[in-house]
Order: sequence, then structure tokens, then C-alpha cells
Amino acid sequence: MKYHLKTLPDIIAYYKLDALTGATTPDSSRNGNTLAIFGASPAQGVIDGAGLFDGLNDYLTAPFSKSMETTDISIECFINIDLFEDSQYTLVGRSDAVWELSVTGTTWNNKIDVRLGGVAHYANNTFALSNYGKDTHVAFTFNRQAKNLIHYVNGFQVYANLNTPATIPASSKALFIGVRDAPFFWLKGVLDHAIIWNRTLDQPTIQRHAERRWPLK
Ligand SMILES: [Ca+2]
Repeated sequence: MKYHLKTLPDIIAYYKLDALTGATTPDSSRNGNTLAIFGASPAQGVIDGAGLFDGLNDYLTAPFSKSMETTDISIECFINIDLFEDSQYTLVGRSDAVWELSVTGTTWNNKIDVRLGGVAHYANNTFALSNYGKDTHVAFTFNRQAKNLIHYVNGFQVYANLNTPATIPASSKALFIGVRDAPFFWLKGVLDHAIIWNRTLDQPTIQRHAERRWPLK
């Protein structure tokens, strides 16, 4: 199915992660937020290639650009991770101080953990044990005016704060995939098809993407 990513004004970055060799991997949006590759290696993804992260020091990063500034946001990606006990895996973010999507292990209650402006938003046990070892779609959406922050796993809502005072601060922090600010919360596993939107996707759209049904809109 054909559609033209580069004409879509509501996508901050679109990472297919089909080519993880060389120094960089492209952004398929119009914004040119190209990722530099630090150790992440090619793997089979849900849609062609993906990135394999070793949990030690593999990550991808793109420098700050104005396109990353937004009031509302949605982030989605597919992950395939083994059961893990400790700590946290950063998926996509610009540090906890700006916006970030992560998952946590059993010691931190197996959950999707979203950070906006330095504040954590989550409910425990929202990332089920049955998701480990499988391709799993994880996402969150945030609408500042409506004060809605919703997390999704495989297209289904697992957490909602419908009266959050969260805001996204102005920041020049870089974008990271697979780590928070490159010192910690390293991802171990496969990540594919990460999309960052500058608007609030609705549930049917998230579910359609989780089911790999396209086009995007
Ligand atoms: Ca891919």
C-alpha cells in the first residue's frame, strides 16, 4: 500500500529500522531526524528489518531539531524482549525530563512507564508476562488540552489518566532509542517501526497500527 510519509505534517519521526548497517539509519518522515547507530545490530523485525540492542551499550540517537518540539504527542513501536527482572528499558525518548516511553521489569512491576516533563505516569502490571518473547506493540498518547494520557499494549488501553496536569517543557535534548540519555536503562531486545507523532492518535488508529494494518491514517 502506498502513501507518502514525507508529506505528512503530523509525524515527528518515522523509523522503519530496516537498515542497521553503517553509521546511520534514516528517518522516513519529512524532518530528517536521522539516527546515528551506536552498536545496535540488524535483526528480523515485524516489518522487514529491526534493531537488536544488547542491553549493555547499544543505542540510536538523533540530535535535537525543532520538529521534536510539540504540545501533544503519541509514540508507538514494536518490541520483542525476553523476560527481565531488574530496572527499566528505554524505548524511545528525549530523557525523562521531556518525553519518554519505556517498559520496566518485574522488580518495577512489569509496566509501561511514560515520562513527561520529569513526571512518571504509569500503573503497575500493565505489561503482561505473556508479552515477553513476542512481538508486542506498545504506545502512548498525550493531549495537553484534554489532559488525557493513555497507554496501549497491542492496541488496547492499559492505563489512562484523563485529568493529568502534565506538560512537555521546551528543551534541546537529543532523541534516543534504546537508552535514556546514554548512561542507563539500556534496552535488551528487538525494537522495530518506531513512530513519533505530534498529535494524539485515537484508539482505533493505535489498534490498526498494532495489527499492522495500513495506511497510517
Ligand atoms: Ca522495520
